[in-house]
Amino acid sequence: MIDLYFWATPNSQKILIALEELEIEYNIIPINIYKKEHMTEEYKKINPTHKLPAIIDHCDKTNQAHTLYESNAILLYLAEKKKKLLPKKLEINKYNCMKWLSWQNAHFTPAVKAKDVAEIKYNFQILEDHLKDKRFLCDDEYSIADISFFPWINEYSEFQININNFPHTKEWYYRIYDREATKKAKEIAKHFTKDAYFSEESRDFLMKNNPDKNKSS
Ligand SMILES: N[C@@H](CCC(=O)N[C@@H](CS)C(=O)NCC(=O)O)C(=O)O
Repeated sequence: MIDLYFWATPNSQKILIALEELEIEYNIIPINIYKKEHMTEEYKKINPTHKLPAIIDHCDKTNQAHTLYESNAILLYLAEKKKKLLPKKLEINKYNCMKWLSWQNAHFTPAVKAKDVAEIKYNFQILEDHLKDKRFLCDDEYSIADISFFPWINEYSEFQININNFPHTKEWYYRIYDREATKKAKEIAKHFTKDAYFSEESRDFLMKNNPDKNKSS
């Protein structure tokens, strides 16, 4: 069982999508960033950077609880655990997958989001050029590389980018959007937003899924 320290931020949503895709059992521990729960001493013990997401795997190979943060490291960990979502066809594709994970983490971030829109457009064009003749970032194999970008595309499209100007990226985005695991993750994530947190439906969801944590919040 994996504990996922979660709020519906782009980096956290990656992990929810991967857990659903990999059919790994998990338990969500809500960390409400609007209540600054990620800044507490208690959370610092799990993630000293005070960022989301983080996981604790309670049954890794050594039978010891294993704590991990940095979303793309978590994606790799989960993919290797289930031997899925990593390109299999060619060994070099594994490194291509790592390349995209690195590039995503460097250029699609909260800091870049706050910057000049020209940089974001420049990065979208790089994706667009790459995707013009491919179904997924690593050719035709859906992988954690695609998952690492997906929530960020959504994030930018809401604010700075008109996705219609990037037709190949748009098609690729909907290829991921239409997957059952993505739909399920999006349904769950909607209970972990500023507006949803106080709705009756989300309170019921949180109580049902994590009664101990939600009694005190
Ligand atoms: N490189 C880190 C970045 C984590 C990160 O910046 N998370 C954001 C949410 S997307 C966060 O925790 N923001 C809260 C804050 O900075 O106060 C990762 O990939 O996990």
